[in-house]
Amino acid sequence: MSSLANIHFYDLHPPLANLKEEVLQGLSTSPKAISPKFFYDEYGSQLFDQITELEEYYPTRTEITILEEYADEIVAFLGKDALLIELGSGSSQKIRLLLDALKPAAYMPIDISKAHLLKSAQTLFNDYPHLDIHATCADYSDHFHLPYNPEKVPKAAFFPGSSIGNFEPSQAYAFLKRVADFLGKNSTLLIGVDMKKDPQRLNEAYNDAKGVTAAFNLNLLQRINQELDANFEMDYFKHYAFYNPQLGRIEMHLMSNIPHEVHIDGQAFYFKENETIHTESSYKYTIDEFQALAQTAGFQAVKVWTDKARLFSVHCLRVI
Ligand code: AVI
Repeated sequence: MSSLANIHFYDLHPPLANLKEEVLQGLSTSPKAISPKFFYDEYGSQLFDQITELEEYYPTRTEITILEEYADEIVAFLGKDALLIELGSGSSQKIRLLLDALKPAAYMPIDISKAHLLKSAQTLFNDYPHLDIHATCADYSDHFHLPYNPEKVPKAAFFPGSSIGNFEPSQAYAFLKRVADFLGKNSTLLIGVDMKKDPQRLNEAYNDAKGVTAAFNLNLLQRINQELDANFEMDYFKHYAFYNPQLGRIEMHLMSNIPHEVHIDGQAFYFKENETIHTESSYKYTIDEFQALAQTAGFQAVKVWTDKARLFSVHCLRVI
């Protein structure tokens, strides 16, 4: 416990120019694509929180079950008194399952959504007033430095939710390598990974009956209209998501219903009927596939936990 416990905030958020540059570039390629990291404006983050509570969306619920069931073992692997870094902390809910037993020296939630990060850090601090929180707004998918890096304090990282699945495998490799680098030798990474399974189950998880995932996907266009000078018509696009078994991934797209033109920042983009913008991939891994990937990136697979139905896996990896 530190008498200096407080909330510190570090803003490493990329400038708005990144959104513009990446959107203009992504819509100029064929097939058109926009990075899923842009889903998470304030409303997008709220919609994602709603997704995690949907009947069809099993990953969040299942990961929590695993963390609850194996909390003692997990804490033993992570070690106490570390700087606990959470990548993509969102609403900082899952970390609560480990905090009491872990007693970290400090907690560093890292998230791309500033408003969401600040709100969650404040809520957590209200419940854990002795926890020193270093809230960092950053795009962790890109190169970034740890803004708080006390010497001689061991580090442990937590990357829940299978967000690793939203990277292309080559990006996942590069990301894991960067994490291994900033954690340092013998540090631990606890990472949640969604598993390959019956495609029907996967298709349902990304095509929920209430249409929340569709709203989450379409909000990307709304965000671009609001933040860039753009005129996407929501009614001209529909949510389109399916499991691609050859590539072992869910693909999410926004499909144009009719041929039409969209203007962004003075540039025109033409959409054919049924043409799509690829907005997200969500790769699913067997345990062996993921451990092999982690090993090439500089980690040793220490332990893996799954639920009974083997829907989801939580891996403990050590930097070698
Ligand atoms: C954040 N990420 C792990 C989610 C996923 O399942 O790939 C994002 C998501 N997209 C649609 N539903 C959830």
